[in-house]
Amino acid sequence: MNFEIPPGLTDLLQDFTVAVLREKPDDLTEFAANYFTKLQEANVKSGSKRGVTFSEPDAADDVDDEPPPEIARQRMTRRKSVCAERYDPEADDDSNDKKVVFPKTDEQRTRLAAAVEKILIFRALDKQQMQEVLDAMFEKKTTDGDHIIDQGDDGDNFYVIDSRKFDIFVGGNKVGAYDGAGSFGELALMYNTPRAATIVATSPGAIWALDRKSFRRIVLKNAAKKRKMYETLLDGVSMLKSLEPYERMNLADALVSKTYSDGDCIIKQGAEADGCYFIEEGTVRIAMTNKDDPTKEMEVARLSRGQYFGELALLTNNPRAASVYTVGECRCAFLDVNAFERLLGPCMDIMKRNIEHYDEEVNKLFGSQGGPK
Ligand code: 1OR
Ligand code: 1OR
Repeated sequence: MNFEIPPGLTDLLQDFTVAVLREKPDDLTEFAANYFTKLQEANVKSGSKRGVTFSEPDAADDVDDEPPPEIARQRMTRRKSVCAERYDPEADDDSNDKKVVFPKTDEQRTRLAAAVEKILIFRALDKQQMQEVLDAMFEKKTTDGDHIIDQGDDGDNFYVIDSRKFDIFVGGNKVGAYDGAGSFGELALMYNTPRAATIVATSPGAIWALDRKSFRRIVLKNAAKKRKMYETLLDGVSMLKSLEPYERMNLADALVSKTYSDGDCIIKQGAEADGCYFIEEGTVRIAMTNKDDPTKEMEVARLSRGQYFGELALLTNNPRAASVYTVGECRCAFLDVNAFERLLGPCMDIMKRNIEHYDEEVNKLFGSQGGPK
């Protein structure tokens, strides 16, 4: 069944979710009632139809919008320093900004290059922007037990991990850990919000930092655009429902759009797998060859927007089970195998349940011994 997601719904629910994570209310229903009442009051007052400034990364917009009341309160108490520092990515003119350059030794450069290679949020950058980021990053020494970030604080830097370990706490509870790779600290800088989590070093060493201004000038625009672009698509994929909104944002960072013409072969049956695909626009058909006659292909399914394919080989470590062709023009968001394993852990059970159904269909279509090649 196809559902149309009304404009603003995703932002509205995301803001609400973030507010819940921040406030940790005992009574969720009561909190929701108050939240939406206040939001409506604030909107009536300001004449705005939206209540989404909290997660709106494009600061060109949020100049005019009032945040929901409890967020306004947080901003008043915590964000004085940043409110004055409005940023308009569209009007951004790099030539007027001072480029920050921290000189680095060869050894530091090598280490930094290795650390940034897998940083998903940097995938939105071109080569020159990436170079600017590398220049602007500086190394911070950390000791075991150091709080790199404290929940509720203002955002100062974005951090890239250089082989050290860190624990993640939300509301005093450990919710996860970084094991020697990855990045954190982008949320407060992107959305002008207080820090959403506390990050504590669990081993001594160093970490790479990128100051707030450089992050917003170089990284924010492209990364925020990308998160926004994939937000609606990912919200519509039912298999991803078990992901936290924060995890879906990381997934958006990792995706790469690919466009195809009519009849293109996206996946060839029997080939090695390098990733999976979410359909953004258009239709694909899935075709399989029969063991008895490998020259004959049989269409077994058609998929369209919001559906995914190419996960089977990644889950089973087998070659591609079928070929996938476009029907008309098509655009897909590609997720490489490394990011698939790193980001879709919480969805593995659902995907595995879904692939059991493939086997049943194979038996129906090809008979238990005929089977596809
Ligand atoms: P920040 O600038 O808010 C804390 O500072 C950082 O912790 C945050 O950016 C993220 O980069 C990082 N929810 C929110 N922030 C998280 C989370 C997280 N994990 C890491 N950060 N959750 C954990 C998901 C496994 C959701 C908890 C409910
Ligand atoms: P993959 O990585 O093996 C081909 O590459 C993809 O086609 C596969 O992942 C699935 O995502 C997708 N049987 C096998 N693969 C299918 C099927 C399917 N449908 C889509 N794919 N069947 C259709 C079930 C309705 C069973 C056919 C007999």
